[in-house]
Amino acid sequence: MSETLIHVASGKVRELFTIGDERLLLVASDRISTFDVVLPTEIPDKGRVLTGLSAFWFARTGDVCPSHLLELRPDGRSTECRRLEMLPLECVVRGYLAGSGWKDYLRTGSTSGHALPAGLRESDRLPEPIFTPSTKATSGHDENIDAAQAIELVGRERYEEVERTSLALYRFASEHAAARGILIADTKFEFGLDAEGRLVLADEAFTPDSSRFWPADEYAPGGPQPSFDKQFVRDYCESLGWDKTPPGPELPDDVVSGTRARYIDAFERLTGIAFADYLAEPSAVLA
Ligand code: Q0N
Repeated sequence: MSETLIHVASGKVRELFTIGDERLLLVASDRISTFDVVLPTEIPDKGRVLTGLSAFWFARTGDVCPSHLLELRPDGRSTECRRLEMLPLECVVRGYLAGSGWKDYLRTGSTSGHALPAGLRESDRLPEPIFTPSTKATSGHDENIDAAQAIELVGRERYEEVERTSLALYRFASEHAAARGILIADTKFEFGLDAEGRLVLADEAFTPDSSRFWPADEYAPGGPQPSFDKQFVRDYCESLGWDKTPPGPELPDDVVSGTRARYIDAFERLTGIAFADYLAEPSAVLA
């Protein structure tokens, strides 16, 4: 029996449909964004790489926190998920000083209320991973908030639970990834609650779109690090002198194929599974 899909949300690169009252279908496209602009050229199989990676992690982090994943579809780019009551918080963990964490540190010596040692350089590893939640700002960009503001949004007990859970997820995945040559500089989770009020990991997890992946063998703190996946795209866009407002430029074939190869390399390193095997049988990542 087929069921009616109702389109409920479009992210920049993903679509969300409802299936009845209790399930969602999450579909990852091959669209790519850079400097917050979706480009007109797609990266073939990017959606499958991200879907496969998320499913790989969900299958391995169930002891830390249950996930919303119910089923990985045979197309390798769509998943059926439990429909949850989402928490109004982006749960960010940082193990290294990059992006908005670095900018906050430069200005104030701390980030999201975490006092940090003096003299850190851009991209330095932090003494301990830190939890730096943000809110989904209605006007596009996420806004970093401190613990007191996050507690106002979800309550103290729930805050402590998402902090503890986020740090445990980050420790698990960053140790796994580092052993395979990839540093997870930072990562973002979204959580929801099931009908019984239990915390459930939702959205995507430990993908290049939700995390900063750095190749460990090129790690050189003291400046920005090359992005594992999007560096060719960024470098090409910079070379054009594009002003980073829509519409974005078309990508030439060599930038597309180089970028596709980087996504597949990240997938294969992290999962230990040949990407061709994933295409033939997506459930290989769940074993
Ligand atoms: C949900 N978003 C924000 C897809 C991701 N399991 C869930 N239950 C209820 N709602 C959501 C999920 C999930 N995941 C998450 N919106 C709804 C992120 N979206 C943006 C569009 O693409």
